[in-house]
Amino acid sequence: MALALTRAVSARLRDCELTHLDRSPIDLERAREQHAGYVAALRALAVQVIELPALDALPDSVFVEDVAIVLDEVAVLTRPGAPSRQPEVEAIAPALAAQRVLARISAPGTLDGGDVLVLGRTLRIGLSGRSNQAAIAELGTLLAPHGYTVQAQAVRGCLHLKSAVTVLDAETLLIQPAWVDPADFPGWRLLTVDPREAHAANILKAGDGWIYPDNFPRTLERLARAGYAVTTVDVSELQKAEGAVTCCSLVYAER
Ligand code: CIR
Repeated sequence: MALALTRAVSARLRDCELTHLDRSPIDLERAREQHAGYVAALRALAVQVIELPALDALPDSVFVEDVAIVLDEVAVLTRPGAPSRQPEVEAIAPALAAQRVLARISAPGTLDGGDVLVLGRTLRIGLSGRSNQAAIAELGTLLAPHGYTVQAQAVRGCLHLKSAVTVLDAETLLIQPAWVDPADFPGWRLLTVDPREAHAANILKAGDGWIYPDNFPRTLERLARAGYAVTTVDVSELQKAEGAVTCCSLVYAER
């Protein structure tokens, strides 16, 4: 069975980090309703969700994906590239310690989970503004005993690697070619986003299906034509905080 960790929306979401977006007013109540809809969508896909309480002092703490990498053998606590987000790490540790042996990234390494694309036994790490070579080297050392290879991945113009490419299934990636080079993924079937929907490459595979924002209709049509019956959610307020669907949960297999 698939499990997911989520965290309720911070009362200070409006003070979130923003890199590629201008600040626009966020309706906190709507953000909370949308987050509840996201959790309900996970449950409808047979995912067992563990909901953690809001951390009101930490604006971006709803985006739990960035603070850990959860593999079958180990969970690695990250060291987020935005200093405002680093206190989120200790807050998630107890919940993860109940599930996995813990390891952690240390200074000078910085790593956001949004930069970590797991492709079987290979982890691609986006060299974004948030994640650096020191963390990639440290992660490689931590994961080698478990049989994983860790590789840097060039990415441009977006917040995280998973803004640009995510996994649809064991053979297929959803990709935004403006932000990551499709030639870097030989052997994969690539489904490309509609060029008018820049942020449409982030899809969450969980449990029995996929969760996807409802505001990328053209890419949704491409997904449908390719046979993916995805569940859509309204995450517009979380998108104003530069969030996407993968970033609101940590999904992993029950041991
Ligand atoms: C940040 O800039 O860190 C947050 N406002 C958004 C993080 C989104 N995380 C993700 O896509 N993995």
